[in-house]
Amino acid sequence: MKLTFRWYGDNDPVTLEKIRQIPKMSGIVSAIYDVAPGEVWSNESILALKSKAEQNGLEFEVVESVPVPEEIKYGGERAGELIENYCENIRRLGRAGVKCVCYNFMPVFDWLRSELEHQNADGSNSLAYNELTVLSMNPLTSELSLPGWDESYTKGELAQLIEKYKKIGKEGLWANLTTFLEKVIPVAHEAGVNMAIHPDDPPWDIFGLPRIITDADSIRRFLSIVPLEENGITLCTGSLGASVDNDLVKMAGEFAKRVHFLHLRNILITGEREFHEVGHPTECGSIDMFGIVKALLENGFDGYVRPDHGRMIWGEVGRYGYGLYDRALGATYIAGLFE
Ligand code: DNO
Repeated sequence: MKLTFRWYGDNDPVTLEKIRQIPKMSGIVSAIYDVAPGEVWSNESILALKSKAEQNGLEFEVVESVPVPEEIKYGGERAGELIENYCENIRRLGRAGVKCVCYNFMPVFDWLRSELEHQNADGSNSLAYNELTVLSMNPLTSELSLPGWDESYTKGELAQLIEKYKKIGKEGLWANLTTFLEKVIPVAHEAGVNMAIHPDDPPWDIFGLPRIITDADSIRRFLSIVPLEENGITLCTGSLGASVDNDLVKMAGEFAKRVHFLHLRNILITGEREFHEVGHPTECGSIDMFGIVKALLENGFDGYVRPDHGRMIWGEVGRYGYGLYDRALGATYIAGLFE
């Protein structure tokens, strides 16, 4: 296993100098952020990112994410051409030494929370989700926005986009994912890159949009579409763990060899479809972090790991979920678990 840390580039207040001081840190997880989804990343920018990491004694072997443009997901006219661009990115990343690429297939919205600064009893704050609050929001009328979201749509464009997904439904989304995988995975195989789809967060439909990577059955279906090892998953404990129906220890054991990337974080479930993010250790929340890591290791996991969202502690302000302190605590906890 290799311990890694997400880095958002030169504008990230958490600098590479700080990241490299976390014990056992092998490398960064990053991406080219100034290019629109669907475009080809320049070799220069990929190599510049790699050399920045290396100048700080860190590897650059994991990309999160190469975003999948909406048109691929809903199957628009330019889908074929955009998949070609996607393949070219995978080839370029493979040549630059990248070994693992994380992506997701969530329509329109990436991860969703209803609260960004949920106050915890210990004075820290963290991200929270409450289904009732979410159901009362309407993305077409409210000024709703989250750090994970693409802000470039007008309300009109958003409405059209949401309509397109409603029309194709879950099976349409599966069909478009199949087309994508059948083109991309053979290229990844050639390029020596493991593809790791990120599960939907939270793992259920939102705003009437279909979400399909949500549980053991859907992951089984996903893995069988292209049975090559390069077609794998990101096991994100906080995402899949939000559903009480998911037995993560069992899933970790079953899928261990196809888990290329592990996002470890803990959440405390406080009601039906209601949770907030907590410190990483098992005792802090509802997820059996120890059991998951044990099941993975006993079943042949050998991938990249990163601490996922942290709380904001010690007065830190910064990118929600992605401050330094609590993620660094998480990293040392994870290093301990694996040891
Ligand atoms: C949130 C992240 C996600 C993830 C993407 C992967 O913090 O886990 O935004 O990077 O879904 O494509």
